[in-house]
Order: sequence, then structure tokens, then C-alpha cells
Amino acid sequence: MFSTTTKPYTSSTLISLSKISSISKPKSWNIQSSINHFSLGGLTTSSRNLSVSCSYSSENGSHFQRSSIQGGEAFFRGVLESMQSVYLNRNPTAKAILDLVHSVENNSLCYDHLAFRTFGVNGYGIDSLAQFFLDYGYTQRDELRFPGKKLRALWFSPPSDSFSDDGSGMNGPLPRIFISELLVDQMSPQTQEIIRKYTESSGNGQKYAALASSLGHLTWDTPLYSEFQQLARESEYAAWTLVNGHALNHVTISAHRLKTHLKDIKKLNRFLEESGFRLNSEGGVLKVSPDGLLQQSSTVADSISFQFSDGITESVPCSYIEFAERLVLPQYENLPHTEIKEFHRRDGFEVASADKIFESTSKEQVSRAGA
Ligand code: OOG
Ligand code: NI
Repeated sequence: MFSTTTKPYTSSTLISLSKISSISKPKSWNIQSSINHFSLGGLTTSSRNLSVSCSYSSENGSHFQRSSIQGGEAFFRGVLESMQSVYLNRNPTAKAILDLVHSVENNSLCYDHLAFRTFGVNGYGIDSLAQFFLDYGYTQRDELRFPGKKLRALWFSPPSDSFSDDGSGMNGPLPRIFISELLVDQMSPQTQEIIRKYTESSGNGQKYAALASSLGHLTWDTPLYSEFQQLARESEYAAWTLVNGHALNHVTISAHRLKTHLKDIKKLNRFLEESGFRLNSEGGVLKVSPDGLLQQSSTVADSISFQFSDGITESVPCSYIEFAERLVLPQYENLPHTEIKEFHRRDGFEVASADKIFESTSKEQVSRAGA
């Protein structure tokens, strides 16, 4: 029942939607009220930044987390907040689950990662979004390849010197970033033509991927329904990206950093299913890495009514929410529980699991959700 919305949106209504949402603070979403002044008031932002920037922790010994955010952190988090507002406004299932987990967890949860999709052509690929994260101190990590889906992905780890390590959501420990791209050159000529038409006619839109994501606006023109269908026949990822652009594809709740019994992802999954939410069943609900240390699950995507440029209004898949539990690495198994930090746990991503998580927006999973 939480899985569909019927309100049509067009590219022009999206902007006003996201403007309104950042001004009228949603009542049920506790973190937002404390963060909204990031996007509304420069003065509040800078005083907050000054007072907290001296309290960051230096205890994180992770080999890879050496980079620095060096100022601008309040702005950076404000952008993440705006991306999240767009996501919560469009995806009632994600919002309902975040509200539910928040209420059980006494209004505190952390994000493991955020994920985005891109077209790997004309400068629109991974780099178009990655630059924003690199500029704010993130470090590029591993590449993942998905030859069957004609995709590749990179993930990025956050800087170690950010404030609010004990905050919640976008105000908590900074999340990893997972960005994928469609290998457009490997698509059929018809599909390539459509993707090139929209990316080429967008001016320098590829330079503003992060801005587009935080506004919830496409950088290219609204496509025709027949073009969406052509892409959907060949790559559900391509069709998704044509209508969702740089919008947040999902946020991932860090299960092991929850405080209640829900920190066990199997219990979290059961709790969500018993609360009426449907989880992506592709290859089994729980996706486990070969070493057993990374366990992931996700919902199936919400659908949203999209008005195509030829006047046709059709339901298209939107975003979903994911859950990840990272187990303690064998060499740290004997550490007292209270001393275990994030860097003592399994890091990174897993190709075989990711391959199935991509299916959270597939027609097969999405139509199952409404069944
Ligand atoms: C990304 C799917 C992969 C993960 O955590 O492995 C993923 C997507 O659907 O764009 O999120
Ligand atoms: Ni993910």
C-alpha cells in the first residue's frame, strides 16, 4: 500500500516541489528540522560550522580515510540534505521506512552509502557526480564491473575529519558513495541515439550533476514515452536514468550501527516484512558476500507518475531504500564490543550482490510489489 503514488510530476513542478519542501519542515522527520537551516540561512550555517569544526575526531585509523573536507562541510551536508528531501518527497516507501526505523531507534540512524546512476557518455558518466564528492574530501576506491548489464561502478570513501560523528542521517557519519554508469557505447544504435540526443542537447548539464540531484531536476529535456519504452526494452537501468536523471537512487541504512535488535539485518528484514513492506527477492532477500561479512537487502522501488513530452502520463520506477550490515573483520574479532569502529568492519561492495540490488527498480520486482 505504500508503494505507489499517483500525482503526476513534470520537470517544472519538481523545482517548486523541492523549494516548498525545504521551507515547510516535514513534521514526522526529526532530523530535517535541525538541518533545514543549512539550505535556508547562510548565517546559521557558518556559526554552526565554526563551533563544531574543532570537535572532530582523529581516532579513525583507517588507511584510506586520510583526506580532509577542509571547510565547507556545512554546505556539503546541506547539498546531501537537499538530495534527501527530493528522495523523501518522491518515495513514500523510503520515507515510511525511515520514519518507522527512526521511531524504533529513538531518532538516530546512520547511512552506510548513497547511490547514483549515470549515462557513461559525453562527460555525463561517473565523473560528473564524483567531482563534487572528490572536492569535499572523498577518496576514490574500487571499480566494480557488470558485463551482463553493461554497467560499471566506482565507490568513494568519506573524509575522516568531518564533524557530527554522533549525529543522525545526513548529519551523522558521512556515508560512502556508490556511482554507476551505463556503458552507452555498448548499447544498440537506436538506444545510443536517444541517450546522445538528450545528453548532447542539455548544454553543459554534465557540469551540474550535483546541483540537478539536489533540485530534483533533469538536466535534459523531458523525453517522449516511446523513447523511454525503447530504452526499457534494452536496459531498465537506461530507462530509469532517462526519467530520474541524477536523483538519489537509494540511501542505505547502516544496520550494524542501529541500537536495538534491528541491528541484525535478518531481524530488520523480518520486521519490515511484517510491517507490510516488500523486499527485493532477486536471488533471495538477503544478499551475502562470499566472505559472509557484507549482508544487504533492499525494498522494491516506488513508482511515480511521469508526464512525457508527448503528453502521455505513465507510471515509472523511482527509488528504493537499502539496508547493509557489515560484520567485524576476523583480525578484530577479539576486540571488546565497545571498541569496535566502522573501520574494523568489512568495507566496500560486492559485485554479485550489487547485481541483484540493481534489480530493485526492475519491472519484475516493481510489479511484484503492487501484487
Ligand atoms: C545500485 C545497486 C548496487 C549496492 O549497494 O551494491 C548497490 C543501483 O541500483 O543503482 O546499491
Ligand atoms: Ni547500495
